[in-house]
Amino acid sequence: MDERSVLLARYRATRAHTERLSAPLSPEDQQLQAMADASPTKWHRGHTTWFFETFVLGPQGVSPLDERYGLLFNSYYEAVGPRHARAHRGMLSRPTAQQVTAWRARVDEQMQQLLASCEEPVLQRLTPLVRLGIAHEEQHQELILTDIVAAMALHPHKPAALPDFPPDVPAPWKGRRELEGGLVSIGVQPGELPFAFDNEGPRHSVWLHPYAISERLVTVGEWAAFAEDGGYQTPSLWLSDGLAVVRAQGWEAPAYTRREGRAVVHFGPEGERELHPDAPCTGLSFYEADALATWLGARLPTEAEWEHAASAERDEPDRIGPSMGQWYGAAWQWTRSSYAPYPGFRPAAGAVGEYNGKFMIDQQVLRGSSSYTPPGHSRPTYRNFWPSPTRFQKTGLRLAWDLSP
Ligand code: AVJ
Ligand code: FE
Repeated sequence: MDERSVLLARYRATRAHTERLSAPLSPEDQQLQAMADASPTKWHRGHTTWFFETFVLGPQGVSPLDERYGLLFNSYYEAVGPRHARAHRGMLSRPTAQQVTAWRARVDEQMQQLLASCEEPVLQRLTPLVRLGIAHEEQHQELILTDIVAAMALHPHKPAALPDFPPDVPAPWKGRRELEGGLVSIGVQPGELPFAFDNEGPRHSVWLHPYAISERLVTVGEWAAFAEDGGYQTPSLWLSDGLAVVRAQGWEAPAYTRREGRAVVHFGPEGERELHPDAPCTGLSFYEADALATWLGARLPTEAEWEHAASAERDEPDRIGPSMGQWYGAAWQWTRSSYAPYPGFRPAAGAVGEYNGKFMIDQQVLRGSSSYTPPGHSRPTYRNFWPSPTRFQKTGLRLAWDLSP
């Protein structure tokens, strides 16, 4: 297949996947907004459509379906114009879910028409933006899952949003790898991959002291032992900000998780189920991940340690289901690194420069990917980021240790 056909096929597949994901959700389900940090399914479906309409079609002279949609579906792009408040996205009963479906179909027509027939130089110019739009829609596919779980968790019947969603895979092994460190390179060089987000580059060198890193994620069983041991009430395990949040929120278990006697019960897209003790512990904030690592006699890896170790793995980021070392496909893994620009980082010119760069403040980097992440969206250099108290994402941890040289 030539590059044009590959791009077209990727576009179609990604757009179709969003619709397949949300198809089991009724218009009423799609309208729910559990909290300010989560958005309705319908909004995600509209926003990803707005992204293509605004950043790809608009500059080619294709006019939007409705000029007024920008106000509703612009998420955070100051350069594009004003926005409806994020916390009140659930109030947007219009357009209806059906109208959003029709809008998606219209934009898909226009996009496919453009990509199939534009001149080669235009295609060259549009390709990075289309790839960004595809990766963007993949990020929102994960958000559709996290946000519908947040909504269903507030329903007293605890309905399963997606009853067929696969449960977490237990990892009964226990191993760690020792790495020498030294001067290593991390990050992506421009043009090195068909697509990477701007925050993944430039490639640069980092000095690593000798370290060890675990070959699986911290488990539900390990978390239960921590909780049993009074972990949430032991100040010496906690960062100051973390302890303040634990006390203020009364946290005693990860998000959507509770202990029921010896059992640990979790609510996910598939509904409520008892977790296997060897399943990865998820729904943790950075603060809990840090305290849990400390209790286990370890620490969180830095993002450079994580990437250096993951790059040496034979793990296939694109496979479906978690990989052997659980680097990808199980849970996002908190790192001890704050989300900052790499040396030489420059956000792109124009509105898409707002995509990642302006959020490089007061957040932690997470690495890997989760069972909510769509296939093909993971790679060793990927930098996810959330503020430290965040626990409604599928977030867990991997341990690291210092080794003496
Ligand atoms: C990287 C997951 C924090 O959810 O705001 C979606 C992804 N960026 N649209 C977010 C994103 C633009 C982003 N996270
Ligand atoms: Fe977005």
